[in-house]
Amino acid sequence: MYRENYINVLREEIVETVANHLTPAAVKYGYSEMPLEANIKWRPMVLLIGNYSSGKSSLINEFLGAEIQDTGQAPTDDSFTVLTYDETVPEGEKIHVSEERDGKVLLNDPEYPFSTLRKQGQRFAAHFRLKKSNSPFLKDLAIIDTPGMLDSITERDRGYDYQEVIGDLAQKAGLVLVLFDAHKAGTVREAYQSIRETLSAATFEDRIIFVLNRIDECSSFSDLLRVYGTLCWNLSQITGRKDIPMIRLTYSPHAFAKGGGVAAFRKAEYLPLLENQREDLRRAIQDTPRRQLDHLASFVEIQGERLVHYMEALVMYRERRRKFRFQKILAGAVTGLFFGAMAALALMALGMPEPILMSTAGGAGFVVFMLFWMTVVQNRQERRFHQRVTADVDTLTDVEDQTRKDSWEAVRERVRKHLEKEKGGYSLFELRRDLSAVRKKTEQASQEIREAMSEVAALADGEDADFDIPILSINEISRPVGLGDEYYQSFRYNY
Ligand SMILES: Nc1nc2c(ncn2[C@@H]2O[C@H](COP(=O)(O)OP(=O)(O)OP(=O)(O)O)[C@@H](O)[C@H]2O)c(=O)[nH]1
Ligand SMILES: [Mg+2]
Repeated sequence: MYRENYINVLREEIVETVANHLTPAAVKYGYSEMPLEANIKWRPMVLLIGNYSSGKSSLINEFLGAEIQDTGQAPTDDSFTVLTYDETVPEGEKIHVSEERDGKVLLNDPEYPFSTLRKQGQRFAAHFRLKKSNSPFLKDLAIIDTPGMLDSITERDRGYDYQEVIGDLAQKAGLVLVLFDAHKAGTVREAYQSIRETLSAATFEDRIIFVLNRIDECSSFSDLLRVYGTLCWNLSQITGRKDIPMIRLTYSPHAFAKGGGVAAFRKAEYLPLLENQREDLRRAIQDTPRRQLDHLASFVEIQGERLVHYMEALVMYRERRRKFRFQKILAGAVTGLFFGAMAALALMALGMPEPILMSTAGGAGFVVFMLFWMTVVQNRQERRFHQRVTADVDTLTDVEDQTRKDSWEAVRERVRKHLEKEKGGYSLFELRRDLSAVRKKTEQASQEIREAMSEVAALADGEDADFDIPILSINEISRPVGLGDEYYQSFRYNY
């Protein structure tokens, strides 16, 4: 199996591992409403964001090898376009757009991982589309072109929450390219917010590449240095970091040739020095499937860890509730016995000391009291207990180190919400059994994935891997407790 195929098969198996071993418990216990793999099941994605007219679409066309996206001065394209591969086009045909689909299909078809964007409404759906092309560049990945970031527009004007959409897509993407152009090395407002808040919450630093584009338009080499310096300064201000992120310097030769003419060539003597930057960028994009594997491996570990933490809190809640219930019933029974004894004694005091009468009165007193206790007192106390715990869910867990703190931070609201509307439907026994299964599977999956990843790292491009499918043995083992075949079928994914 070649390295590329090995990467693809491993990716599919990681998704399957999540679907088989994490999602059933996650859905059953309210950790997630959607299958956990919903966001990761599709092909690796590269998200391009940046200032308007920074050359996003031109650069994409450059990589794809044809005019697939519209380009133009002034804000040109106000749509999010997912560009993906069409394997049905016969080989040898020239590169073109072979099929287009509108936003509604993309948002509603479970084949695509975009259902989370449905909540953005009609306006967004109208600005979301898919284009299929036979460009070989898209063979193992999808690219998302986005509307340029602006200074003046407000979220209301766009008709959907632009930052939220960017955040959602960045979360799904294996790589995010943030483009600036030589004219606007100072960043526009939306870009500022995207980098400072949206991206930092949605993705990791190592998944972001900053690009200074349209460098052919600098008037000289020193002008380029000035622009580059300005961008570095701005980025370090935005990110609040002392170290400057790596910035690729590039331009689109086709756009350059179209616009510049002789004058442009004369002043751009520094360009040949930077040709390799676009190649580096091309390689980084093409490497996204492998990067995505790292992403998926940590996805399994992080989600597994969080799900375990979440379920532990539910177990703790159930154990406490059981103890509380037991104590209260015991208290009720003791009081009930006392009540019955009082009834029996009352008979005696009334001059009716027959044992049968007294024990009947005692028993009846006990039963009446217990009925009252269980329906009124016990209920009220349990409700109070529930409210008390829900108001302070932190008592349901120990956070002994930073990792636990982080995972608790991620799940505590979910635990609270779940407890607030919790209807049960599962027993403590079931919960404990599922928790131990998830714990074991997460550990096994993480280890197997790590081993498979080191195999990938050892393989060079195009090298043959000495493996048979499946790579992860965890998927051979029968499914964990929980839901039936229909459930699994409903989430089967295909490409
Ligand atoms: N000289 C030169 N012109 C470029 C380059 N890249 C893009 N352009 C031109 O700049 C204009 C904007 O390019 P687009 O690719 O449409 O930019 P965009 O970022 O997709 O713009 P929006 O979609 O509107 O946000 C077009 O007229 C391109 O021809 C470049 O590297 N060099
Ligand atoms: Mg564009």
